Amino acid sequence: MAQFQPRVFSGVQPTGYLHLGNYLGAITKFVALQETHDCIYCVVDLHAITVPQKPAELKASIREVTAAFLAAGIDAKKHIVFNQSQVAEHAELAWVLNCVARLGWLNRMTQFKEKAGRDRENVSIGLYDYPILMAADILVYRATHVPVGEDQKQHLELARDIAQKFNLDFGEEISVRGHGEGFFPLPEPLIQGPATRVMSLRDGTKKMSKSDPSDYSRINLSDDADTIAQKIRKAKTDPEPLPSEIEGLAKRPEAENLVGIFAALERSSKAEVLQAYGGVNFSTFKSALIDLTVAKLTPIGKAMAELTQDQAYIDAILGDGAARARVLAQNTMHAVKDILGFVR
Ligand code: AQP
Repeated sequence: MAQFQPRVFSGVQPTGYLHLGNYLGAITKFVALQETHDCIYCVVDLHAITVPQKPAELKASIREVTAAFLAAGIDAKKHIVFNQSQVAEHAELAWVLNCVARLGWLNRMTQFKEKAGRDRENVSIGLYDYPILMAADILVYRATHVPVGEDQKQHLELARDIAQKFNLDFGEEISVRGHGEGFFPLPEPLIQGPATRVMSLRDGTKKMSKSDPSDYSRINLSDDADTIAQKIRKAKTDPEPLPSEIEGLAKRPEAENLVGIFAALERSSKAEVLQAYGGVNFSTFKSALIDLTVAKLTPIGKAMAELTQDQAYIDAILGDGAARARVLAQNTMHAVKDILGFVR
């Protein structure tokens, strides 16, 4: 990958409230990577419409996710923040990649199976094709690194397979045109730390998710201090005190989840949290977790609320980001068209 300029891309769907899982699994990583990489962060509204959306709510959600990015510390001037539908090249490259990827590859995607459930014949074709659009999102910027939560690992592997097949299928043209060994980098997933898969507060075996009908299953970035405290107090646990060693968390998914959240919020590790809280009962540990969560999240929630009041400001950030993203995406599409043999 030496020939590719390191570049980070990632996206968040504007579908409902952002939660602690989105924050710890993705957004905190976005913020940290700004120090070392050129970053492109996208509000992926084209992905959102793979399931029905109400137009007014979608619009509000796009602005809310943008506000969350900014409130969490993403610098939209140094880096790029925009919404996907403003850069048509995402959809254009997705069509090309539809013709590169194989049906069998998509049929293996577990997220589609989970989301489609028994109603498979009735869901949108977009929901099925979602991972191809995701590959296009990344590859249209020839991004080399993609910070995501654990749930996106399989989609990232697919993006790598697609990039590799494109490079192989068009190897001769790619080399004649001076792109070296491959036109697309094989994007690397960045999935690290103690909270790559934050679980529901009601069931430690289920992912914390926007679509869970119970609001008590998740902590939203917009929750106030009282709501956060209430949700953590009610979080499911078991009767044993916390163990002192990591091994003691085995088969205790709820305990492991809360310890992971604590570690991620204070930027330590599960082992360090257990060193401090081993032998302590949940009521004491939950009090410490409430204090930490409130201290970390409520300033972000407040900043989000203020930012969303200024719609014109948010829209200007998105417009400016889209203009800069478009230049990069158009460069890629021009090269892709030449490689494919299109006249332009
Ligand atoms: N529970 C989670 N733990 C860690 N990371 C998570 N992410 C999502 N849930 C967790 C990561 O957040 C980023 C943005 O996610 P998204 O909004 O694009 O999509 P999503 O995974 O569909 O979000 P939800 O909340 O899980 O929605 P539903 O309810 O529709 O399934 C991604 O990097 C994701 O990995």
